[in-house]
Amino acid sequence: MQLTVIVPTFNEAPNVAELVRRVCASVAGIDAEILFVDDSTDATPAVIREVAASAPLPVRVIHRESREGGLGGAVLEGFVQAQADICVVIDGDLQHPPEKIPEMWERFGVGDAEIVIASRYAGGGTSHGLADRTRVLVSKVSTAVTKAMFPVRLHDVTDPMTGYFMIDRRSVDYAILKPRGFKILLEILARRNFTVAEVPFDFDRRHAGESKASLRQGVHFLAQLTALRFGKMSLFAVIGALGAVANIAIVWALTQLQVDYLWAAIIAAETTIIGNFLLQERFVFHDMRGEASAVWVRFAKSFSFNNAEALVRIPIVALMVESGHVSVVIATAITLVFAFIVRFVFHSLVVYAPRKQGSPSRARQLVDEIDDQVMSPGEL
Ligand SMILES: Nc1nc2c(ncn2[C@@H]2O[C@H](COP(=O)(O)OP(=O)(O)OP(=O)(O)O)[C@@H](O)[C@H]2O)c(=O)[nH]1
Ligand SMILES: [Mg+2]
Repeated sequence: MQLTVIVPTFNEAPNVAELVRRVCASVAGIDAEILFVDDSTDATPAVIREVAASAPLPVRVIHRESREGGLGGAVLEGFVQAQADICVVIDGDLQHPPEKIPEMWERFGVGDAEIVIASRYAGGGTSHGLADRTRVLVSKVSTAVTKAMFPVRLHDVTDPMTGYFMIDRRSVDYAILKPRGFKILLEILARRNFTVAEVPFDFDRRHAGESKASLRQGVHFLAQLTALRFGKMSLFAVIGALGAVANIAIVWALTQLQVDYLWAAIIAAETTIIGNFLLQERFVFHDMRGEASAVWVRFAKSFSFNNAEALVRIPIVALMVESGHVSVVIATAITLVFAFIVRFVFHSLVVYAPRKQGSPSRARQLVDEIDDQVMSPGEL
């Protein structure tokens, strides 16, 4: 067996026959099986068995009563039970066109990528199948936030939230994966550095049946993301909060010394912006400094961003208070939370972005060469 097609299903009865037909038609020439990991409460498993009887490929179904780990848990179960080591995971509602499998198989066969991802956002891919504008926005924003949280690991990935990907299951360390939510690919990618290749695809409309996406899933996803990346973002938040306290203390101290209120506010703001930058350099982004631009460039970006942010935020607070019957405290709190997220995204993606991969300077090459020599094992 060369390939196992893993299909997690939850109440997808009306899609099974069509999915099996299209998968079988697509993988001609590959020795493959289809493995459904099903958590349904409807007739899906019975329908799968019926379709399996006349399918040209082996079709199996594992029905789980526990629904442990949800969609992510189902995919892991699929990896464990698969006949082949190379597995492709695909949705059961035909939003992922099975006709892409041969292209992914071929790309995987090149051998330079540990994961081949079918991406809605790589050149040529589309996400037409997302139900409405809100879903499109949610998808884009959550992808951007996710990438910002893992700027190094997800550097080459345009669609970390896709459920359509091919992997050799031996490269997945089940022991450390704790599938909390429905984004198992993200969970896998966040754990260590994988080499990734992408093929673009058109995300289709659901063939039949009901969407399982819900607000609850959204909350789940946020929890998953926070859990995966709690360290960095929480430290960022703690430093931001310290900065806010310092800001107030400085204003208070300066006004006590008869400094004009406006000057006190400006001095306090600039001091805390610089202080925050130094603390973030030291504690939050220390692992990314090496590949980022020079320190003064980082400082210039961070400093301009924070000043621009304050300039934009204060009039918005004023506008909210004057037109929206919102209290100053609530308006400030809302804008601060929003600003915090934007600030984090900006710092992760822009301030600490890895330098463009140009050819390194001659001096740098020399140092690297010497370094290589020093590190290489002795010949004796
Ligand atoms: N085994 C299992 N499969 C699930 C579970 N939740 C969702 N799925 C399946 O995972 C795939 C993706 O889920 P979808 O409900 O299509 O999620 P989506 O594509 O984000 O949203 P819609 O297509 O709008 O519903 C489908 O094949 C579902 O049947 C679950 O808890 N267990
Ligand atoms: Mg779907």
